[in-house]
Amino acid sequence: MSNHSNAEVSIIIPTYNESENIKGILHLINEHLPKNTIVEAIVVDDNSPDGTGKIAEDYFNSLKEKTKYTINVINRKTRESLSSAILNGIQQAKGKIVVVMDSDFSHPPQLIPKLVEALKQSKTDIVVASRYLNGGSIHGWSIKRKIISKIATIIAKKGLGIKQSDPMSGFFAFKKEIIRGINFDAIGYKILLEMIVKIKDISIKEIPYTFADRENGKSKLGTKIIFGYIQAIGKLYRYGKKEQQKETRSSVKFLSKAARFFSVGACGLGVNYLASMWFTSSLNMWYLHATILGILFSITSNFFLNKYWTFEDPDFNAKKTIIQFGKFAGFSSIGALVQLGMVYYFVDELSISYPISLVLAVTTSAFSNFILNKKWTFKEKVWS
Ligand SMILES: Nc1nc2c(ncn2[C@@H]2O[C@H](COP(=O)(O)OP(=O)(O)OP(=O)(O)O)[C@@H](O)[C@H]2O)c(=O)[nH]1
Ligand SMILES: [Mg+2]
Repeated sequence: MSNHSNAEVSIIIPTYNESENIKGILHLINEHLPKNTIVEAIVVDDNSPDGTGKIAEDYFNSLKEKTKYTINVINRKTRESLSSAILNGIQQAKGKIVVVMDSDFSHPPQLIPKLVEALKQSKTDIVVASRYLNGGSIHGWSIKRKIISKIATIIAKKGLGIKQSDPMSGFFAFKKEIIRGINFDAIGYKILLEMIVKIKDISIKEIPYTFADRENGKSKLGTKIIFGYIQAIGKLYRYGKKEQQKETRSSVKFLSKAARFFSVGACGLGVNYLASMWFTSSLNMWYLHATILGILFSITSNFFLNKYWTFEDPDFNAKKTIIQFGKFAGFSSIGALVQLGMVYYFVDELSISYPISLVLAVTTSAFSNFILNKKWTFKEKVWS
């Protein structure tokens, strides 16, 4: 291993079984280095059975005098994930600017100077080489492979609210300082996606390029990678949700939950009505029985909607859920009695008209129901 402690740009190249490509790509990078810049390459090899790591080391040792950049090889003992390999390389990087690229000629080294330039010249924090930006393209992929990639990209963009055209790109450059303090899971194949989701307030630029399918060596894209991808998206999605909850003010959260609770209540009236009608008309049930069943139906559907949607409680442990349901049904019954009592009091004692009394009573009991369930059934702070 050789070190270049004053490198300005570090190019991270993860490899796994790339014995046919590694020398060629290192050679091509040498011909397209950014001008007047000290560059190091960091090859991160996961103990490739075909000896890729050793080939890279030997290549550099034999050419040291002739190459315009240094090449370090990190030999990792086992294969973890592509993201963790890249992260490992980044940790060792000396440069303030980091470039990440594949070793199989899919990412043209000709673009490296442009990526670096974009970071040097402007406030840009990440530059992504994009296949899907106007002017970019993919060369040599089958229709099937294109569709898989497109679907994966759409899932990432819609699911995680990403605006960039190619968040799944494996070819990008960034200022190393922006990842300070960020905790990466690095489970998937796409570290860029994780960076875009987790690093706040950064400016991202895209440059189009033509991706070329590999000519030598085997693809590592298999079902395992695809499942890993779905897992990673799920994890990032949950991460985003958590951040959202952290950021909103108590007043916003309180009002949004109250609004959900009242919507559920309104929906419950519909359920109540439809269920009761159905029991009388289709099942010929006595109307009072039908009404009781209708109420039970709507309390049940209200309970589940409020548990899952309003109070965001995904824990459906049987015992816990039954206890919660008991409390919820109890508060609903108390609410109904309170409502009845209020209407009576307003109309009879205060001589307020019935419609107005009804509105006042319904609002009061709905609101107190919300507070009681928030605090006692779902064990939340009232103001949150
Ligand atoms: N260190 C390390 N490198 C990996 C691993 N998996 C893939 N790579 C490297 O990461 C780059 C991208 O992997 P590829 O297999 O080319 O993935 P792809 O471009 O989506 O698919 P193909 O080009 O069709 O194979 C290549 O340089 C691989 O050698 C890994 O588990 N560890
Ligand atoms: Mg590839």
